[in-house]
Amino acid sequence: MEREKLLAYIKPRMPQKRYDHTLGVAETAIELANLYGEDAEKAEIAAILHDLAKYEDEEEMRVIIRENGFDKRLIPWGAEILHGPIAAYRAKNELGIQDEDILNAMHYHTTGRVGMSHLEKIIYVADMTEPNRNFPGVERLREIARTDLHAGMRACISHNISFLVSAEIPIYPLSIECYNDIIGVEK
Ligand code: DGI
Ligand code: FE
Ligand code: FE
Repeated sequence: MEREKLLAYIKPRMPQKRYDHTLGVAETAIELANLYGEDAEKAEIAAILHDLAKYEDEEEMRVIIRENGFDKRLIPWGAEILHGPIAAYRAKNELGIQDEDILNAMHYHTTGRVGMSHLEKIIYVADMTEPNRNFPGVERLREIARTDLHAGMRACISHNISFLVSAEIPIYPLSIECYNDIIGVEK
């Protein structure tokens, strides 16, 4: 599907700042895809659509979660966690996107999960390191991401888990499972 059509779909759904963030994620995701020999077109589609549901009504999102066989663990969580799964749902049902890897990259872009594909890691890392991000430590994450995709994912999920703990924010189970999967759990 063409870039312009996807951009026209997301533009009215978000403020300008989020739109600029989205263009940054697309640029970074394409760059990482080319760097690691992944499909840059798929990366661009997933990136453009990843935050399309960010400003939707939380209760409406919850109705969709309840009625469409999503993981029940999502129900008590807010828009910060729900917007990924809902973005994937809309991309599939309203835009006809069928590629499971693109849909998964959108679905899991906030939390990560166990056994992430290369495309899923690219979107997760691009979301955190796109040019408009300016939190302390982002430059280090950018450097690692351009050296080794898995190491970039490891640095990004570790950074997020550390941030969530330091701010005493509850951590969604998939985020912890992802962290353990990437770091490696002793058997
Ligand atoms: O949508 P973005 O702002 O581009 O980024 P995002 O989808 O990665 O994250 C959205 C927010 O969700 C961000 O403030 C961090 C937060 N977040 C990420 N993982 C978790 C989380 N919040 C909670 N409560 N638990 C998590 O595991
Ligand atoms: Fe997001
Ligand atoms: Fe984002």
